[in-house]
Amino acid sequence: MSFPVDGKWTKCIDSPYPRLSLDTYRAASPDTKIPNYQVADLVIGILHIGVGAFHRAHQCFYFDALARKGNTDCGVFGVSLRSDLTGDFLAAQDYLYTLSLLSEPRETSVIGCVRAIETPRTGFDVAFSLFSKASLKLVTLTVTEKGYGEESNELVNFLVEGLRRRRAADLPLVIASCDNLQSNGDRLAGLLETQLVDDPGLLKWIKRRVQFPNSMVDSITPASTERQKNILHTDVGLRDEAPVFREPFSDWVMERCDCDIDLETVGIKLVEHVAPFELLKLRILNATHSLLAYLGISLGYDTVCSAMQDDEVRRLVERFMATVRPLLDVPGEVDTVSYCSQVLERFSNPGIAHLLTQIAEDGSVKLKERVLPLLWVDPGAVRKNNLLCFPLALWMNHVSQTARKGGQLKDPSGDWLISAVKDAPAQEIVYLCLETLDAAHQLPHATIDLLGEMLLQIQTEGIGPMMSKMTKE
Ligand code: CS2
Repeated sequence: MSFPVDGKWTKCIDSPYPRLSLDTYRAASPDTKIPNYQVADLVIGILHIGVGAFHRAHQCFYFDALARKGNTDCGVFGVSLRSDLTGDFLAAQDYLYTLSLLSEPRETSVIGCVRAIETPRTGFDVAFSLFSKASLKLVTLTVTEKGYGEESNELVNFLVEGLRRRRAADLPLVIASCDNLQSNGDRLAGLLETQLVDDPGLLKWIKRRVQFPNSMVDSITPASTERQKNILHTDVGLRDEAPVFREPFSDWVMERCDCDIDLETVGIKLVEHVAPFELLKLRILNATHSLLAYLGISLGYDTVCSAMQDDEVRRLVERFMATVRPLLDVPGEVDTVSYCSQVLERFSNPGIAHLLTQIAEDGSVKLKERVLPLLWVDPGAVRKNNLLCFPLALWMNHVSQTARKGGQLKDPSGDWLISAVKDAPAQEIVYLCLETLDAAHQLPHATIDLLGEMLLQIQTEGIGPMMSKMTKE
């Protein structure tokens, strides 16, 4: 059996199980939760841009919960701006898919809230027409960190066209960014503002009628593996070619906004200020994730949990968190100590095979958000404790090692970095890497020199000596 994927016909794995679809989902094994609502009755209240695994595992979990509580306004219309892949897989199963929570035992549900997806091949006519409807209440997006940088054109053009239609209908709208960036909503509004300098009328209308709440989203969702898929098919008795798997933990905190969907009833927290939640998430969870990725890869580990089983790595991670914690500007009542313990526990979950290589991707855009700001919060702290520079030094080592081995970097600046750093000495590699973070002229000389020394030491002695020094200091 075959069906089209990105314009090509790709063979599916032979499987004895029927494909998951509206006709078959009721035949799922009894321990699989299936929609208790009429999937076909859902009205599209949400349009989502970037229908990747994270969106389907996280935001759709909440939208599905709304549908389970009897709301019918939480149907999701997905838009994939770049790829036809997920849209094709899901179209072939009436947009149903399974979400498995990697707990013991695993909990699997069929999610029914996604009702259609448009992709570059289909064009986005239906998506645009939704902007004129009052039934559309919320636009969410997960386009990753790089979607706000040099690759932001498609996103901005799409939103501008949608908002033109919205303006013609003079309807308000909430657009919630769900990407791992600090002040993600403000940043998105800023992108539109830059794009619309020549259209002050639309911009003025947007400022009056559209809200861009900042939000923090959290749930570890590794890419699914063939093995997981095969086990799932046997467990559920149906073949889902686009399943998602995530840790049981999930959190969504959003700035209060005028969204006419009952978000709080399903556990989405609406708050005045998202900043403390963003800071904890980015500087503790995400920064440590990146540290673990580059450290673990160079020590030969493949997953987060296997790296965490190494006592020395774990000690270093704990120390890193303890160094970062006091630098965070969060209200006194926020219990940062138990936040860190919880993250350590989540990283150690053996049920989650989260590949370090997945986290290591897009370093130049991720580190700018999660690690770099740590270096200018308190320059004194950096001088006292070079552990704060360690994630960057490890990333630089990862870049230079990859270049030396003739490999490729999955990163928007990957090709440039690989050819630039190839034969460069340590201090120059530091400058080149900092350039991609737009930080070469912003960091104090002392910090840049320190990074150079650390990189040189890693290159000449390996990571071991520096790691043991840091865990003992
Ligand atoms: C990870 C995140 O891939 C990465 O860089 O740090 O995707 C992380 O798993 C999520 O932000 C958890 O919510």
